[in-house]
Amino acid sequence: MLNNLIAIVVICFIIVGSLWGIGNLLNPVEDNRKNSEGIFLIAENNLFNVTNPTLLINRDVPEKITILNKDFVRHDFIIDDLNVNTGYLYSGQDFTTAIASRELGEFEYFCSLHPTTMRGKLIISENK
Ligand SMILES: [Cu+2]
Repeated sequence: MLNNLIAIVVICFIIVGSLWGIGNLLNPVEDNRKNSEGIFLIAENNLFNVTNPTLLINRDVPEKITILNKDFVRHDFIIDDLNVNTGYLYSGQDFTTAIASRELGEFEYFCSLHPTTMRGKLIISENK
């Protein structure tokens, strides 16, 4: 009786595991660092996308960027030299804007409320 129960539990695990595997094969994880949908940054735990990633953008090509605030406190997203400023985003709020530059170079993005932890680099490079 106990052996039957164990067998049923094991079979269930195998079925669920294979369904999960098949699902992953059919829906591969999308690399959305940079595609036609633009850049997506989540403000959470006083960080942008956990690592404050370096953002790469081509010169003279407008890039869509969306900031979503998943924290309970307010955040904003600012790049002073490129005149980008989302204003304060409250919990659950998002904002989409565009970044475009005719100049090459490195710029800093940051949250004005948490500038020590929420700060990263944006690089404008020549079109490839
Ligand atoms: Cu912030």
